[in-house]
Amino acid sequence: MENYQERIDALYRRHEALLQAPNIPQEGGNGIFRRYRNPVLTAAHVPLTWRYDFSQERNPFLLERIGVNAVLNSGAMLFNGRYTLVARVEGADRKSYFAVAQSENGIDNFRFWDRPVQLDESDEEAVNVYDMRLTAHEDGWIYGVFCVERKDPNAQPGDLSSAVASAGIARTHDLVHWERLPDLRCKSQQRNVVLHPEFVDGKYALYTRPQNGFIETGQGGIGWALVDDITHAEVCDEKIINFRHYHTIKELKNGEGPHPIKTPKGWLHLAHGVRGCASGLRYVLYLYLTDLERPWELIAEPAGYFMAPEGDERVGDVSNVLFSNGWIAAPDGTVYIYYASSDTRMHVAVSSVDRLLDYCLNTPADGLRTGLSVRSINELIDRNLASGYSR
Ligand code: BGC
Ligand code: BMA
Repeated sequence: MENYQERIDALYRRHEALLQAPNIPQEGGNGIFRRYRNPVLTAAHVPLTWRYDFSQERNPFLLERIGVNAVLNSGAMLFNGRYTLVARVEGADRKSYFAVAQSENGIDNFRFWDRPVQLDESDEEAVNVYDMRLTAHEDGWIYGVFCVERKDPNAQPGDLSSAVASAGIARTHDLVHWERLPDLRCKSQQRNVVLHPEFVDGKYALYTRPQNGFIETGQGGIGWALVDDITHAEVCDEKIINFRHYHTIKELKNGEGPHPIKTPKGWLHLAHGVRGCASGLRYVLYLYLTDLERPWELIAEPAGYFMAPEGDERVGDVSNVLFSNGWIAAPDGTVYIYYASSDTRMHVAVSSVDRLLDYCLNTPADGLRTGLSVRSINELIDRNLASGYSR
């Protein structure tokens, strides 16, 4: 039997090996982006000191005391030159919390900081928080906007599932100390609220996702709202800027991912779309482009999904889900897309601003009818035959 110290050392060795494993790009792909082979963060990446009690007296069997279920939907930004994620860590107890992890190159060696984020409670205590979007705003603060979930006070006795979702707001300069601001005030419930990085008409601008109930999103889609005072944020007037349609990848729900990337040709948006099917909800990612001066006006939206779950990504805690609330545009134009698969683990895919713009501007839009989809294919075949390159 190894002694206690040796067993601890073995735990650390395995953990270090996981953290230091190099990541390599996957072969092939469609030219638009490139997936990397290993997940960048998983439950097993969470520091051992958050999980084990390393005292032989208190923990003679060296059992894990506090379990982690998943590391998923992470906000992302470059912070002090490092690729930085504010991950949603979900405990075995189903409570999520936020934790910062950083890497030098954005594709491997992500390490959590020493402690998870200690967020102040708002006046009304929340049961859960998740899916933080990070925005380094031109006002000088870094904002985190996230979903705050509480049990529905109007739920019928015995109904333990009805909940109310709203948007929580906190701001920081160092990702350690967060100033919690009052939750967004709004007529409807909200999830997937994202702060635009620039003032628009001198006001803060939010991407919203109004919903009828905790799950149902009603007629809407992704909304746009201006806010006078972010320290008492209130949405009075929301305008839908990205709609859902029958028989598309976003028939049931959609929501903004991270804040859009500013490019010379417009604001580049990453969003998720959801459809219902016999196996449950299927979440995929899609892109759209809006006007630089008028970020609420659509310029282009390629048909269908940009990324959908593939291979191992399909299976997890909530299967058939890709979700992203974080991406980083590096100064050289490389775009690192951080996405979670099946509410279980975080991955990275890499592209560039130029490729993503090309994809947005030159992929046929959804004609919303099968006849128009076939027409797009025939037009492409005609152009290929005329070019003489096809075989
Ligand atoms: C879960 C989220 C999920 C939401 C809607 C919440 O309770 O934590 O992951 O998106 O319900 O289904
Ligand atoms: C949602 C999101 C995510 C989650 C997804 C799939 O509505 O807000 O938290 O990844 O459902 O469960």
